[in-house]
Amino acid sequence: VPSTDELVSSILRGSRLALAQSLTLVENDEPNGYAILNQLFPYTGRAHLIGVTGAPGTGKSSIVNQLALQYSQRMEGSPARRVAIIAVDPSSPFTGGAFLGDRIRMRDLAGNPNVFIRSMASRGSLGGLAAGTSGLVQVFDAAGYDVIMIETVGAGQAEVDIARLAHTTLVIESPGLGDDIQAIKAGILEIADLLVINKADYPGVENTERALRANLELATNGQVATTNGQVVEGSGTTAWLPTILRTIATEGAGITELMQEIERHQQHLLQSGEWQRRERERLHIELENLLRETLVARWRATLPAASYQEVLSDLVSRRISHHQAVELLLERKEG
Ligand SMILES: Nc1nc2c(ncn2[C@@H]2O[C@H](COP(=O)(O)OP(=O)(O)O)[C@@H](O)[C@H]2O)c(=O)[nH]1
Ligand SMILES: [Mg+2]
Repeated sequence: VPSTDELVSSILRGSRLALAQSLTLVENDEPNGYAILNQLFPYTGRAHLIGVTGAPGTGKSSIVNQLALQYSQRMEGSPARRVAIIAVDPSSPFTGGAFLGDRIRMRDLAGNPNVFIRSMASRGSLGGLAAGTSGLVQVFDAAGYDVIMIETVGAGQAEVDIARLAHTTLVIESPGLGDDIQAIKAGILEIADLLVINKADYPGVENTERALRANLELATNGQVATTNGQVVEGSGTTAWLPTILRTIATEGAGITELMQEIERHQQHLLQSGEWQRRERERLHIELENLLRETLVARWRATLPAASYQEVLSDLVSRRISHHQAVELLLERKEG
């Protein structure tokens, strides 16, 4: 087993094996994982983090694969980019058909030295799914991956939290969910930098786009980009309004335009100072989460399990209130 020092220097030299081993240590919350993150952290802060979220089956994995293919073999004067994909699925990846489907499509990318795919199913990490994802992102970033795409199912708060940690968030939608688009929650529209209507080969695209625009208008207080790619000036600052794009991921249609739009968003972030602001916000949230989790974990380790159950029973029987329960537990620890 290589030492953490060896793993770190191998990662920095580009070893995929050391990268894979380190990702596992980090994902499993191993002490060696923390040691690796401590050493790698100064090398992070360069990657473009792209969150990709949306309901199951809308085509997130297909889009991520297409983007990875294009990024990793770029032409027209711009160099190929190194791309990491983190697929976060809180449900077990071994149930349902999605996993098999993902694996088959991933074959396009297998063996591509510029692409590294990692799926993450565990919720066990200290600080939950978002913290676990953040650790993997740091390792990829330090390893020199230019673009890190994080695919999450836009179903719960944890997934929204992860998307919020990205620089650029794509929300994927697809036709056929009915005119009302129940799947689009206001919360998810608010985090969208780009809205993608995938499966544009399906009937009902027009309806989907109309409904999306209406919802978006509500979410952005009546402001909405009338044509794709519009950036509006308001009160002296440049604002970004989410763009709506159409793709057919299975045919690769619209992917080049999507990539251009992602790059345009990155330019907007850099030029407006929003990139720095998001970086600071992300690190702030991560620090807060880790601090909270660590404090609770340390405190719990000093508390006899029976004490907690006693206090819980008193709460259940209404002998004490929530606040009294907390006071009691904190006193017990000190005593
Ligand atoms: N007709 C059509 N099918 C698509 C398109 N994109 C993805 N699919 C199919 O939709 C299914 C779900 O795609 P997937 O990428 O796994 O969706 P995810 O659950 O959001 O990751 C798969 O069978 C894909 O082949 C598209 O643009 N058009
Ligand atoms: Mg998927």
